[in-house]
Amino acid sequence: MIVHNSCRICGERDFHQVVDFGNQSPSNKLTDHINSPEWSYPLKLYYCKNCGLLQLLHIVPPKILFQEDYPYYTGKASKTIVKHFKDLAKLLEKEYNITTSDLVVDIGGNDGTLLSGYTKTNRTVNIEPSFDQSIYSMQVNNVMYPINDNFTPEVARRLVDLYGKAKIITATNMFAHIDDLYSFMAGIVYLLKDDGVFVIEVHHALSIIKDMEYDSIYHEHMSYYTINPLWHLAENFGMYVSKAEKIPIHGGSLRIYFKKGNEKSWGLKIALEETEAGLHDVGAYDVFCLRAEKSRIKLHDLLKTLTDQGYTISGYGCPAKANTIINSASLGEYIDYMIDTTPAKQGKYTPNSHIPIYPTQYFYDHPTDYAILFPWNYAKEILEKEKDYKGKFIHPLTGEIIS
Ligand code: DWN
Repeated sequence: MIVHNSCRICGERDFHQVVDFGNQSPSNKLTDHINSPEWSYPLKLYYCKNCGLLQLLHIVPPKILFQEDYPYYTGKASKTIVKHFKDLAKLLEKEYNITTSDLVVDIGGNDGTLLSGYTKTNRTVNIEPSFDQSIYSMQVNNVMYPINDNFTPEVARRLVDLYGKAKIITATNMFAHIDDLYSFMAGIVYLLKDDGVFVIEVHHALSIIKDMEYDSIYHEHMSYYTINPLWHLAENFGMYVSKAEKIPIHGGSLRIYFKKGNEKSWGLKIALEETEAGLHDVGAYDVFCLRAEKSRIKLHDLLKTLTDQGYTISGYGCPAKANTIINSASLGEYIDYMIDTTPAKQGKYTPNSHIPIYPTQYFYDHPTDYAILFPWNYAKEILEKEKDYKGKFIHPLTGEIIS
């Protein structure tokens, strides 16, 4: 494990500890057996008082987090996310006039869902450290060049030698997975055409703090972004933020467009919202920590009461974020089983709590009185799909019973 003592964007060492969830196994480190060996690591969130970046300082090596047996497949996660990425590919193609000769690169492109949305070019590159997802992106989503590796300046150099520079580079929900941002951005600057655009999507720290989405805090997410640190990072690499948007995916995210040049960065409206929400004041993070504690206690007590009364409880969906809740609120003993649509998760057990994970059919064959809606970010899609469910869903953050 790597332990940093300085901010990964500004380099300062003036931190405020926001929350400490104790030692946990990585959220996507599902086990094959109930007593498989496991390794747990500190899960602590810090706020940099200089540039405002929320970040983990205790870093689990990426080869442990992402390379072997990474169980997340974008295309199996939800219809919502598949549509989101197909729409993004169409939007970028149109906005940046992509033609057949343009190279488009998705870093951490998982199973190639986003790249499969491009229709104007088939010169698509998926830089994906997880082997199975990398192969899947080529075989199923027709990615032209699957690169089974992490993105580094060396990989950038190899790509330019082989295929030339990229018109569009995307890094959606993996930019938060990057520990060494400076090496990563050096690779971006080298790989990106001078008139190209680098687009990231990251969970917005404003949503996390305001809507108390403490479950998004886990080892894969090394940073949690507001706009200011991203302006700072762009400037350090001769880039600027040409567009900044708030988007609803994953409970509230930022979509940020970086371009080469020294024009004034955009996103002032978002920066003002963040300031008004108190995100430059450590007090906001102390309040967040207390609210998260209250939420965990409320959910724990609700599940204990229900099981004491003889009711049965399952977990509907096993997103990575479920395990932050289960482990930090000690819920394992109250949940009979989890289900998940992702084949790579079925037949496995949740980390630390060792709850079995079954295919969705098990939920129909063995219905429980209550089901915790861990992928609450897809509530609309799930509630529509499960309108015949006779039991009641529970929102894991609010403890609200959704009947
Ligand atoms: O940043 C990340 C996000 C984007 O994806 C990665 N670090 C890992 C992963 O996080 P996550 O697992 O929290 O993502 P999702 O997309 O919220 O995961 C949804 C999970 O719920 C999937 O495992 C599929 C499952 N699911 C289900 O079982 N039945 C989802 C739906 C909609 C369903 O009906």
